[in-house]
Amino acid sequence: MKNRKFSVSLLCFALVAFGALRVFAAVTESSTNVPLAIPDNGNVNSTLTFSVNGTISDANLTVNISHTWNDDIELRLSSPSIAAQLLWQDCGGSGDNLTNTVIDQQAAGLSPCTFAGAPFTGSFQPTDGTGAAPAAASGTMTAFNGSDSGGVWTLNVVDDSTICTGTLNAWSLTLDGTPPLPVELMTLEIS
Ligand SMILES: [Ca+2]
Ligand SMILES: [Ca+2]
Ligand SMILES: [Ca+2]
Repeated sequence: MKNRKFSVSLLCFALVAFGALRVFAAVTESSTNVPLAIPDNGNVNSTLTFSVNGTISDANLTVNISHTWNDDIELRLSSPSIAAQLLWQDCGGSGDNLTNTVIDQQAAGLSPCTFAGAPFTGSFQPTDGTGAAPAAASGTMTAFNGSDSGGVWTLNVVDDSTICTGTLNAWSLTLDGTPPLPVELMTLEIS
């Protein structure tokens, strides 16, 4: 009886460990393709090679951008298999910088989206439009759910107006997901 109790405890531990191995959570990888100047009234691509392979269940994007007129900035993110998603546009008026700005579909929406909100440190839903009640962006972070995480992701940063300029200083992806292959469960003998 005692042996059986011990074995059942071992089994429970193994199942918990197995469950932990079956998912990856909040894995963050950063682009090494930075800093990059954002051409005035132009655009630039930066890449990030995500090394953990699996099926995405949640994707969050973090950006750090120096810019002297936030309304110029547009952000589009594409994964190895998902076309570019417009996540940020015409937000923040004449305010400066996006500092540790996390684009997270589960976060609250931005309201307002004016210069007073700069440098938008925190987590926000994808947004499109300056004003008291900005519209949702046409793209979503949930578009990446169910697709593969591993490979080259691209962040496209647009500057949509002349005069003021900026720099893409850094960006990263934080992904949750499930590995593609089953993990072998250790052999247990229940007495
Ligand atoms: Ca604009
Ligand atoms: Ca999220
Ligand atoms: Ca500009």
